Amino acid sequence: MVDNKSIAEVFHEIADLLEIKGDNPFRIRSYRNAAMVVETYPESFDTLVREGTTDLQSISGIGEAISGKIKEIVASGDCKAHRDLLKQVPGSLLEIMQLQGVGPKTTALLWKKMHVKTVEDVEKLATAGKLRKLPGLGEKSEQKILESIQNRKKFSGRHLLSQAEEAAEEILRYLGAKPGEKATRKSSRRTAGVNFFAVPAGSLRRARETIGDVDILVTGKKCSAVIDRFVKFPGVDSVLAHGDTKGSVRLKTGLQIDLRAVEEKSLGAALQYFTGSKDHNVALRTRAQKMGFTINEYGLFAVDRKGEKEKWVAGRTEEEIYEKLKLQFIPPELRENRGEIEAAEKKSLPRLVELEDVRGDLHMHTTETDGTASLGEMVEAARGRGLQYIAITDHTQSTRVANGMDEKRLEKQIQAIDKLQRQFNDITVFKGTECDILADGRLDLPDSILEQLDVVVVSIHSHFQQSTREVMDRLERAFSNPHVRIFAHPTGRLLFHRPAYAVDLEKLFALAKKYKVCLELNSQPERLDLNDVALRRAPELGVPIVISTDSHATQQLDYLKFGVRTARRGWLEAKHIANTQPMKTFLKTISRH
Ligand code: DGT
Ligand code: CA
Ligand code: CA
Ligand code: ZN
Repeated sequence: MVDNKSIAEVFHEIADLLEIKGDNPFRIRSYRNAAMVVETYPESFDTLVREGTTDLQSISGIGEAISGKIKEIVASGDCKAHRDLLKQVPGSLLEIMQLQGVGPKTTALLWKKMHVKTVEDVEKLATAGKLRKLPGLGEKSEQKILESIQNRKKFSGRHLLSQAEEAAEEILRYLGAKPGEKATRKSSRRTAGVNFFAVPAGSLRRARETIGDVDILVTGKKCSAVIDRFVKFPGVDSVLAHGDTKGSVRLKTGLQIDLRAVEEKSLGAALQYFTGSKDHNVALRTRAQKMGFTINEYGLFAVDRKGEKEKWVAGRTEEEIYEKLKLQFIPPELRENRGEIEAAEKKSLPRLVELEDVRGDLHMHTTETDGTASLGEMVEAARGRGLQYIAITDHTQSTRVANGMDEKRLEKQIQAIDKLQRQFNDITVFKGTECDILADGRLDLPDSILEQLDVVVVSIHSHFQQSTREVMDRLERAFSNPHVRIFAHPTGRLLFHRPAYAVDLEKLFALAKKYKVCLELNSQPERLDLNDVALRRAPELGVPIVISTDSHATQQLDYLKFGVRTARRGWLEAKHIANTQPMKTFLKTISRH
């Protein structure tokens, strides 16, 4: 089974390789376009090809050549054109192209003139001050490239939460287990003649923003058969360990998956242990010892005065372990030893927000700018997900790469939304914008159009190099515009790619409070911005949070789950999040009067 993302990835790589080669721009664009179409297409191409009932060329953006390659990729996992290109252009150049400030032209230049093949080669040249001499580069860009290499190192070996979750779900499906939080009898599935439960643990269960490796636990009879099947998963690149109680593999994506078999009697103890975090476990073990217990992945045991003679006390479920330790059950997202054990002791843990609490999504794009779905399609998709209100927030003119809108185009969109709204009484579509905050803090659209909108979202997409002082002045000027309601992706960081701009979080919260601007928790997996630690300050300082998806395609509306998990990591309850409220209350919360 090849998923759409993998097919799109091949096309992206072909486009990148062609670009480094200096190929025909039209050809390059057709591959980029195909990648985009495949990536956002709602049905699985693998299924379409295998069923053979749909003519792929009837899909807009897919011609004869691309259709042929999709079939080839579905059949073999790769295509000849891709392999041939990799014979001409080293694949390692693709990693160089991912560095900030390095485009295809620079990559080609480095390769052809300086015989550079790897990121390490680039690092050596930059450190020696030899990059700045190349045409089109200078001291500044050399510095930027070095920084980007440092950033990459910091994250190397880790993966986005979304990627790890997708991989884990795919493996659980393959093993025949139902993905889910609770390892209950209901989730047992018959596979290879074995009844078993499987459940993810580790940082994935805690929903950290990046994941080192995925830890899965299985329990049941003859788990060794499950492990035998696990190591044969089609996405496996290499098997790192294969025994009776443990299997460990590295996938082609570089992600490592550990699978451990545990006894049913110890499932709760194992789940608690392998969910971590390590810091949480250390603190919990200290508490257990003070209470006359020892705890490990097999259970909670009572210890006599000499520290010997252990008696099994609990371990079948996590709940009974926390109970015996006189603690409230601690949700996995809180297990970071950031005060959760103390709060659980006092029975004062927050009632964390849940996905079902969220009623609206206040940040999304359409084909009018850089989205892949039309206004109508986005509304339908939001309705289908049970949302009660959404805001359409396309980009504004100064974001040219996203085909941002000027006043005239936005006026047309306002009319289109009014017209569309008449068809629906079960969803409210707010007229909105994601208005750029210009370098000096002015907004990218005049008040005359902003005042016609229901929701003005503002954000920073340029001049990331400003000093803290400049960024904060810029924000204060923007927030002082009375139409501004929500500040999107407040720090601008992109995981693995770009650090935050120089925003001072304490001052940001103060500004948000002063001007009654809500702060966004952006649910895009590479943003998750504000992050867990920053979010925790919001209720303390009385600033409402809005969780939005910033969707650029209909399926991205599902990213809401990552936003909610991150909010939970930030100890947030439904009452701290404006878009858990019914529409009218929500409008009151975000209004500034
Ligand atoms: P990751 O994989 O880096 O994203 O983070 P985790 O938390 O998944 O860490 P991992 O995979 O090394 O280990 C999974 C869990 O196993 C971890 O969260 C807690 C537990 N664990 C691992 N090593 C130790 C240890 O030395 N002591 C204790 N108490 N627990 C450990
Ligand atoms: Ca892990
Ligand atoms: Ca692990
Ligand atoms: Zn956006």
